[in-house]
Amino acid sequence: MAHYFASDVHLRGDHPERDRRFRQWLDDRSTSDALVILGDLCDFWMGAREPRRRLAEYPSLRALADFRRRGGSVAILAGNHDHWLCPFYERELGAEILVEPVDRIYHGVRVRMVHGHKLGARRLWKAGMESHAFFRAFGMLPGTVAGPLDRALSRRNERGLLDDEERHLRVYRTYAESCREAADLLVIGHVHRAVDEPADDRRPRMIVLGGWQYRSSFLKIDDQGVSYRVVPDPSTEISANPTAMGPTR
Ligand SMILES: [Mn+2]
Repeated sequence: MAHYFASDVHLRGDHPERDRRFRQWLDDRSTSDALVILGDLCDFWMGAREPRRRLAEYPSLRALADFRRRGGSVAILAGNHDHWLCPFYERELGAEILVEPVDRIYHGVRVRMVHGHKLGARRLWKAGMESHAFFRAFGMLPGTVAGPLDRALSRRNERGLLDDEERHLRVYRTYAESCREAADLLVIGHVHRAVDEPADDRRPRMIVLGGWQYRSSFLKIDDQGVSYRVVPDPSTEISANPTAMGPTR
């Protein structure tokens, strides 16, 4: 049995390439596999603005529900974008909802998992966006207001992205030090850069799964050990640049 981990797919209707890659990735899994999604499977836009019945028809979410129905295991950790979708994931996809921090042992590897937004690096204005009130209000805005607001938030994210990524990674490394006794491997999401830092005498190996905006990335743990893969998407020009990151964390 193999365990697969992915995060920050940020599915949304206006980015069909994410949906396509995620469905292909699911097609490659066998139902004896177990999947863990470490948050932000759906983008805030999808969760807040798509009616639930439309969401249930979304191709890769249907594929995930089908994988589960055929006997595959699916567990999901809430992210800052899709926290409020967890009841939907549980009901419509049959997913098990995990509450972070999650500690599990896979093939003898002690793994600590968190999405990453609660470790202390996020800005206050972003924390405010995670409230149910903001989520509901965003869902009720007319499209002529929500669209420009969404683009303005994306631009704001992209402007300070490098600094923001670095700030998060510093916080992640400090957090990793606190996990040294409990885990051999720390797996985190939220930051969209794909990162794999080896263990040293202060902290365990740290893998940041990375976002699916411009490429696919996932971790596999089976009886062969731990392997981490980043797969470029030739259809997205930015994929040629390994340091390129995705917008809107
Ligand atoms: Mn996130």
